[in-house]
Amino acid sequence: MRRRILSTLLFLLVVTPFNPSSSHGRGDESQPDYSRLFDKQDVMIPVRDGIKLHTEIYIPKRADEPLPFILERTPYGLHDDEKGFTRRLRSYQEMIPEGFIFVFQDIRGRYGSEGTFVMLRDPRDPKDPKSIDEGTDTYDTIDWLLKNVPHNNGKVGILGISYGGWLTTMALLEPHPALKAASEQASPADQFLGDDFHHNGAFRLSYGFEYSTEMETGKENYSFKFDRLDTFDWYLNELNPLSLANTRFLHGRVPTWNHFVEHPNYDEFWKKQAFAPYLQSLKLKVPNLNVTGWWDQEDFYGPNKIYELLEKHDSDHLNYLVAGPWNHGGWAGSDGSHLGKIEFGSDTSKYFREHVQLPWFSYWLKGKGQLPLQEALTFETGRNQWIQYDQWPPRQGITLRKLYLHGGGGLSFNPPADNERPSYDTYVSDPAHPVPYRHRPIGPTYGAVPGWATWLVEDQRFVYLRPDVVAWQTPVLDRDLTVTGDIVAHLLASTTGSDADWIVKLIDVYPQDYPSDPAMGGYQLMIADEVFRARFRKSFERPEAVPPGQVIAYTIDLHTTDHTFLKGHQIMVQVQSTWFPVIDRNPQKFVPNIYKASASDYQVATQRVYHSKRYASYIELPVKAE
Ligand code: PG9
Repeated sequence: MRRRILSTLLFLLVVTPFNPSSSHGRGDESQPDYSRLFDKQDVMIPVRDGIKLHTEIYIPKRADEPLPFILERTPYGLHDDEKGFTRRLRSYQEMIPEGFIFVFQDIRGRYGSEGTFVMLRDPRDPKDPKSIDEGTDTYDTIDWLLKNVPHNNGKVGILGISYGGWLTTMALLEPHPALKAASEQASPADQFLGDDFHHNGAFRLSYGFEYSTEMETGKENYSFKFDRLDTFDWYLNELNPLSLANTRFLHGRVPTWNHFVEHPNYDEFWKKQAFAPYLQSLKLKVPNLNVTGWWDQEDFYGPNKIYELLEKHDSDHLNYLVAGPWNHGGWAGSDGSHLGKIEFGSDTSKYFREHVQLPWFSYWLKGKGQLPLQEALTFETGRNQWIQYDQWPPRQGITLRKLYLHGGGGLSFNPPADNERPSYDTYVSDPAHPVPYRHRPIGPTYGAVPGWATWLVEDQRFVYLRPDVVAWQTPVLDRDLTVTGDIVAHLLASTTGSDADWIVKLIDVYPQDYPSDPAMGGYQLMIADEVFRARFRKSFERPEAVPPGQVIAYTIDLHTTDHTFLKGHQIMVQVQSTWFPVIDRNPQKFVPNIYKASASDYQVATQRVYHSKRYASYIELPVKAE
């Protein structure tokens, strides 16, 4: 019987390509006829304050045993097909044959649900019995499902990507006892320090503007109407300065944009919304699989931080991590054999869905099979292989080595000599001519022109040798070099301005002659990257002007990776001071609040990056013993 169901299901499940923006519910690709597999219930579930949440429940037609629930909650809509079956089912093609009751819910204030949407609503105060948050909405939903859906086995699994990952993490703070497994995937953890809206306090302009208008213009997704294709041009000319966003376009009606303007520093507003205060003392009760992609263009900081915070009290060993060669949510739909032009030699996303995600939920919710990982499972790019670790980042077999910048564009493990000349590299950063973060035209983030989803793997030659981008590179490597763990840039730099952005990119340069794929010869692939806004060098709470001309040491976390620079490749570091419009332009003159700066505050500055013996700049690499 079970076999027959399986083969019918497999026949029906046509693999369709994943639309990277489908976590936002767009995309109308055709999908299998789910009405042959499931009975659907469309219900409004009441939660403790009387609000009703729109929920779709999919019960497998022929189940011979009570089944667990898989719950996904979303702010992006359920987007039913012509038969009335949500397109979200498509990301579960490997799980459907196993038999789960799938539940999809619009969160409070979005699409079919009642109530008011609040962007990343703060966790409630548990001492206030009347308070609600996304965790209590999840709790009440689970309670209702257990009582009202027949033939359930009393166990619930929850998962989601990005906003859905954040909702999943919220469900872990005060979990319902029936919640037996979770998978937080690409959840933001701190919108000031590292995720969608800011990185190290530098504002993610295009994402912040387009996402806040998308979510807060109505109950359903909205796309801001740009009057031209190239948003680089639009942001440069129409939001010069940033205060024009409200005076000309938003008129104070988008709450999240107003929060950006009113909270330019790391104050209570951002801290209360971040996960650190809640997770650093939490003892996880529900097994949780954190999932992250090395080239996640939205929330890479988040899942890694959540894993790290939950590790602190994980004596019951319930906290796990998977990191693959993916962009934001890339594991959910495509086969994962490549990202942009980068090939991985196997179907990494399919592997994750079949051999990690499905066994994870079968194990905890059905008591079947074995756990698919010991602690952390990462895909080592370059060599393109999956590796199991019993600690992440690993310490055993890892040596921290300093890769120094040198005069003349060199990069090596030897520190600068006494008489190293020149002792610095210099460039002029002009906010009127910022460096684009991806090649132009830069279409709207989630628009029809592709580019956003793969910008982190774009060939960096499109900016290399610009006069405002400086680079250093090693000789051709005579052996493989694997970096596994956290990469940190130590930059000694000065500016003629009183504020500056420092953008550091660690790059794998392919051999010029690359016979297996000649078009990839000399490709510059970014492996790690980050921006740091100099005003926050001492404190994210209290920014301070930079003394012009003074050499200052900046420590910039470029985050974790697992990558092999293969023999024959070169390692490159690039530094620049603009990355537009993903990062807003720094006026390069200290002003108390950049969102309130005037156009005349933006000024040209001359930057220096030092590499002398006294002021040695270097990248600290966790090098793995071969
Ligand atoms: N990265 C999206 C997000 C934005 C803001 C808050 C939370 C998540 C997302 O893809 O959902």
